[in-house]
Amino acid sequence: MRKLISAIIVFSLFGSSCQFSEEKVKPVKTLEAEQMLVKLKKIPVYGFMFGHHDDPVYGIGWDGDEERSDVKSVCGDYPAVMSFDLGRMEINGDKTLDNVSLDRIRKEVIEQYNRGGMSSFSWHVDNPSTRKDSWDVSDSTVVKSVLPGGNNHAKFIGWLDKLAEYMNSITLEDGTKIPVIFRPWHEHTGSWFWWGQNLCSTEEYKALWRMTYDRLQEKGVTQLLYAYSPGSEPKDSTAYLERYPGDDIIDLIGVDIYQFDKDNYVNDMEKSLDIMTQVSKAHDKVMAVTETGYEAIPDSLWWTETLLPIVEKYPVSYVLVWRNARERENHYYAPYPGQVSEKDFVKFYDSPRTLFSKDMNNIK
Ligand code: BMA
Repeated sequence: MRKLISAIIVFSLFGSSCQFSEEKVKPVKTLEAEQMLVKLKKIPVYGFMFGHHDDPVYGIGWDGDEERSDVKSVCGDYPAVMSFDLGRMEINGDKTLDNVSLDRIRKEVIEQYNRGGMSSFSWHVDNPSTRKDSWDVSDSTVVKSVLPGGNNHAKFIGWLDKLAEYMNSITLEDGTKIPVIFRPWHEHTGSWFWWGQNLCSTEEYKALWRMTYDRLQEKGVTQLLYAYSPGSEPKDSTAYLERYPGDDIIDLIGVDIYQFDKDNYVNDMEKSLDIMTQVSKAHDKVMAVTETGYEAIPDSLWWTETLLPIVEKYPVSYVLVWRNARERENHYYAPYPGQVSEKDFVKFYDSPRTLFSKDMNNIK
């Protein structure tokens, strides 16, 4: 009782500041974004969604065709999640670093939403200091330079505003903004991007996230769910959360892991998914394998003998494989007709645990 009385006194004395801090911690999201989050949280009851990067815009031996997808050509269905990268949109304005038109991506995100599926954006944004790409790690002061007071701050805010304008242009005819997952500043536990582990301090990395979030919110981009996706480096939940921007920003926790060697892949996946299961419970966040795959899938049984047995043990909402590049030989992660793992992928598709586009409307 004493506690209750003092709480009442404290609340009436500092009522307005309490309200302020509550407003600050409570993320503002559109109804559609909230509904998507609810759906993502429910998914593990049914299984996990399959995702593919740049799925409907190009594939092996084709580029830009309509209503085509290597995944659909193999199993007759689109992935439940599609991801796209917005890298270099801040410079080019009309196409991405992988030469995909932004108008086309907008159209595909709308169609994917209308099918009951989901989309995610990553952002391999250029290095604002050197004007080279995201992988330019020649300078370890770049993150600092985009933060308030830094000499690239104004330029970078301009880039965020372009991103905001694009996100806000992805709408239904009635103006409803399509909710999407946004996954910037990914794989930061490695040091191959200008925002990576050895390229900035923990405070700078977190400030980069908060500045990104705040600016997008200010620009009315309230339809996003935010994903945090380290690489496989963290050894425990403390390391996983070292640069975590905060529960008020993040909706989904992920990991990016690729197979080079089977044993290492299985170990890294299990270690990361164990950590993420703990973090996801403690912080009430959705979890996903935000990027994975085995380049050129040389193992004909990879889908049902490696990927499925690992993932089905965890409460994962989706697993997304990277792109089927049409311009880089052997840089593909989903099967296409005639590829050695084609039959096994159909078996993976038929598993009751995997969810593709046609399954999405059954999830209530
Ligand atoms: C990388 C590679 C690159 C590509 C980049 C952004 O993993 O696929 O070729 O430009 O992702 O999509």
